Amino acid sequence: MRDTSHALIVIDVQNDFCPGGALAVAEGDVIIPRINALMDDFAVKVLTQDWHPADHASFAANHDGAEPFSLTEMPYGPQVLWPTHCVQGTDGAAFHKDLRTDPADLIIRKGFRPAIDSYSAFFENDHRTPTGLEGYLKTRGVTDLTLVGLATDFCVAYSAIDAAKLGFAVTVLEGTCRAIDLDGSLAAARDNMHAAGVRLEA
Ligand code: VGL
Ligand code: ZN
Repeated sequence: MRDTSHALIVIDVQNDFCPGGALAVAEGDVIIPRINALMDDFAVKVLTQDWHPADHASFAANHDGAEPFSLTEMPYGPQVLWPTHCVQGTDGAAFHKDLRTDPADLIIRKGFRPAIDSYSAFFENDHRTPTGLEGYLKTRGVTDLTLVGLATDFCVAYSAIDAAKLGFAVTVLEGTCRAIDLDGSLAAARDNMHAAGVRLEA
């Protein structure tokens, strides 16, 4: 067991990101037994949950004529328009039934503001509006983070890069993540994580 300076952050292991879900990530469910086992190795465990209102601006369905997976410009920068996913209170937004949730110290929800998406567990996509997770971890004395979950190239990468910028020592266990990989997004995310000083481990 690692000491209380080291937290496991489990990103978005929800039905909509698993096979059969609205924004399914290939093999998204394969990582769940590994995540469940890892929970026993960490004193501090946080789960994140993508949690959108039905009128969320990241949904293609809320933009006239827009195709899912197309790109648009938001006031805060470019934004992929996604299939409707992880709508608050729906089965798609629930954690996968096989994920252990009882050991979690904190479940943090993100993406609940209708006008702005939030890939990162630390900041919304404007890179300024905090979720509060930084304060939670720092006031508990956490300095090191291990990230796992879905999806490698979006919520995991954005969270890892923000965490590194905030001064945490960050490791992403790539074998315990799965990617969406949209137009080279996985390669770009890996480069960006490297550049930010994130350690990528198998
Ligand atoms: C995610 C796209 C949209 C993720 C969340 O969890 O990686 N990706 N919302
Ligand atoms: Zn989302």
